[in-house]
Amino acid sequence: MQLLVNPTLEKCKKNLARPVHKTKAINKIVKPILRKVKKNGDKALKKFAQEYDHVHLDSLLVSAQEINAAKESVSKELKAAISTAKSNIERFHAAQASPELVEEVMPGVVCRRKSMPIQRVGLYIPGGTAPLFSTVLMLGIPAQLAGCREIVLCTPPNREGKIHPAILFTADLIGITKIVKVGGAQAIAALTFGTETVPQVDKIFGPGNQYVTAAKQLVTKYGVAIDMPAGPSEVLVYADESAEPSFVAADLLSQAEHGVDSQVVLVTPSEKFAKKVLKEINEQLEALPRRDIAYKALSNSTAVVMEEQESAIALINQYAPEHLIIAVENEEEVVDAILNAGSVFIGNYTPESAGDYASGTNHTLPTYGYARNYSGVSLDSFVKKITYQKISPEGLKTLGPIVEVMAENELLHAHKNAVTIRLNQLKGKKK
Ligand code: HSO
Ligand code: ZN
Repeated sequence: MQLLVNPTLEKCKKNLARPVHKTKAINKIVKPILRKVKKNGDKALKKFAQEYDHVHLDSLLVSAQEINAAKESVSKELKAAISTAKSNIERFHAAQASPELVEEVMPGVVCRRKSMPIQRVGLYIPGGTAPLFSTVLMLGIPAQLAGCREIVLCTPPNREGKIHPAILFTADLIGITKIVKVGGAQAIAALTFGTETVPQVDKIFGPGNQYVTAAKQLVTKYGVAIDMPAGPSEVLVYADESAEPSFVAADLLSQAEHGVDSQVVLVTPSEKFAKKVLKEINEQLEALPRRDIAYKALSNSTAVVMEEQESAIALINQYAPEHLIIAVENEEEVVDAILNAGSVFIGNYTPESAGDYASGTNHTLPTYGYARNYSGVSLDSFVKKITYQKISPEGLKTLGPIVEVMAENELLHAHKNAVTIRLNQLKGKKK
C-alpha cells in the first residue's frame, strides 16, 4: 500500500485512478460468444461448458433432486444465518416501495404514476473462488418483492457439473425455481437472446468477471437493460484517531480479499494513525487464507494522509467510492457532506461486511466512480414507472388552448389539431 501525505486532489486523481478496462481485447473474445449463442442456443451453451467449465452437461437446468440434495448439505447454522439476512433484506427493500401517485394538476387534469414490475429478469451469480450466495439474496429478494413474473438465475457449474449448495439453498428459499448452469459471457448472451432452456429477459443483474461485464455492456444494444456498469470492488475508509486501527485494517482487508484488482483506500488526518493501520494490515494479512489475493489488491491501494477535513471530503467525493466507511469523531458532519458514494457505513461498529451480507441494504453497488451517477440495486431497479392521465371535457377546455399555442409555435399542426378537433366538438355540443 503506498502512502501519500497531504497530496493535492490532482495527485490523488492520478494515484487512485481505477485500472483501465482492456475493452477492445475483451470484446474480441466476447462478441463471437454472443453470436454463437444467438445462433445455436443450448448447443452453444453446452459447448462452452465443455470449453470453459471443463464439464459435459446433459441438462443445463438444475433439477429438483439437485436442490433437495443441496438443502440437506447446508448446515443448520448457515441456514439460520441466511434466513435472518433474508428477513432484514426483505424488510428494508419492502419499505422502498413507492405507492401510486395521483395528482390533479388542474381541475379535470389528473396525472398518475405507478410502479410496474419488469416482467422478466436474469440474475447472474459468478462462480470462481467464492460462492456468492449472498448475491442471490441481494438480487432475488427485490425481484420477488417487485413482482417480476419470470426470474432466471444463471451461474457456472464446477468441473463435476454442480452448483454450490448454498447458492441452490438460497435460491430455493426465496422461491427462484429456474436455475441454469451457465456462466460467463455465454450466460449473458443466453439471457439476451433466449435459448431452448434459458428464457429471454428484459433486464440482467449481477456481478461478474471482465467478460461478463463486457457482455452486459454489449447486449444493451439488443434492447435488454442492465443493472449498472461494473468494475472491481472497492472500499474507502475515512478514519481518525478515534477509530481502532485493527478494525480499519480488517475492513480494508475484507474488500482486498475479493479480487486481485480490488482497490482499498484509507483516508486519515493522522500519519501516525495511517502507520498503525498499515502495521495491522501486515499482521492480519498473514492469517488470511486469501492473503495472496489480498496482497495483490493492496499493491494497487493507497493510504492518504489528509490533515484538513475539507480536503478529505473533497477527495472522497472525487473518488466516489462503492463503499465508504466513516469512523471519525464528528461523523454526522462528514456524513452530511458526502455527495458521491454507493453505500455508507457509519461508526466503529459498522463493518462493511454487515452490509455485504445481512444488515438489509443491498451489496450490488456502483464501482469505478459510477457512484457519481448511479445508485446501487434496490427495489426500484426491478420496476419501471408508468404514467397515466385522464382529462375531462372541462379539463380540456382549460388545458387545450395552452397546448394549441405551444404546438402551433413548434410548427406541429397535427398536434394542435388533435386538441382543436375536440374543443370544436365540445363547443358544438354546448350550442
Ligand atoms: N463486497 C461485495 C459483495 C460481497 N461481499 C458478497 C461478500 N460477499 C461487493 O459489494
Ligand atoms: Zn464484500
